[in-house]
Amino acid sequence: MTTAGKFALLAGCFVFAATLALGQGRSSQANPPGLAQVVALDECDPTTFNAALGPDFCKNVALAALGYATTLSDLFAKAAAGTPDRGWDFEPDTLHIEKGTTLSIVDQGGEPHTFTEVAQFGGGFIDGLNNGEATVPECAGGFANVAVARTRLLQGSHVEITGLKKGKHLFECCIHPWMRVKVNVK
Ligand SMILES: [Cu+2]
Repeated sequence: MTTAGKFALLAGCFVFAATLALGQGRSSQANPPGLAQVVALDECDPTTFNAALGPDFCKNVALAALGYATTLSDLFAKAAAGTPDRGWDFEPDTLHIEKGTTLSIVDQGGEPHTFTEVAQFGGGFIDGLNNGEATVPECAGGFANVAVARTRLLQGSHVEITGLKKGKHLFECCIHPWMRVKVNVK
């Protein structure tokens, strides 16, 4: 082989290696293949939440003593004013996934949430947090409704959702209904 030929072969190898590296980078992204993660966050204040709702309801580890917490009355006041606390959030708000992808929802907040599929976004099962929106049928009955309880997401745990059909899916928290996620399945 001529020297030029060897160079050409070598250059080809570099291009091939670079393409491989790029391809790997693209497929891995933030999530492993076939898995998309959603995080549930909140900033419940353990003192006021647990005084009203029972010990260990709020297990906030977000440094409540340093001000990274919202009292129970403030949470209701903000919701009633139409400016719900953005510390209560699912991230990301929108996902585009391939059919067959598993959704993994992790509760990294201090209190329980639900990840409930709904036909239309609307109110949850706690009137005082709904800002006037009617309770959506999928949230009706609260945890006394087994269908709602099944979508419950406890602190520090995760739920996995598989088998989502192609198209648009809407999920919200039946307690804090401004926590909403759109999932588009291709
Ligand atoms: Cu919630």
